Amino acid sequence: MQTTETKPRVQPVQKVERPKLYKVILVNDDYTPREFVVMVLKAEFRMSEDQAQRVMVTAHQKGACVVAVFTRDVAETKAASATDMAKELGFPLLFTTEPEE
Ligand code: TYC
Repeated sequence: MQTTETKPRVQPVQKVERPKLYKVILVNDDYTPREFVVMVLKAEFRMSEDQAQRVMVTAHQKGACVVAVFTRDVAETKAASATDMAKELGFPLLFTTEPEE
């Protein structure tokens, strides 16, 4: 009796997916003081005074501005913590997250 052994000719390619990234977005409002927005950006996102000013002004003029990009967990945690910082002082400042295309 003949026995045949078959072996796969090629090794299966192991693909490692890159984790999807999420944008943290700063949303403008009419009530939060500009200096407070800058302070939160510096505290939560480790921005310089200059960077924070620029992001705040962009959100103020355009309605919203991308602050930074992180993995989902980090983006959601930072957005929630920055939003809470404002809420504690009664400001309606909002940070949201959105997946990158
Ligand atoms: N628009 C606010 C003001 O004039 C300042 C502000 C800027 C608030 C950016 C939120 O995301 C924001 N006091």
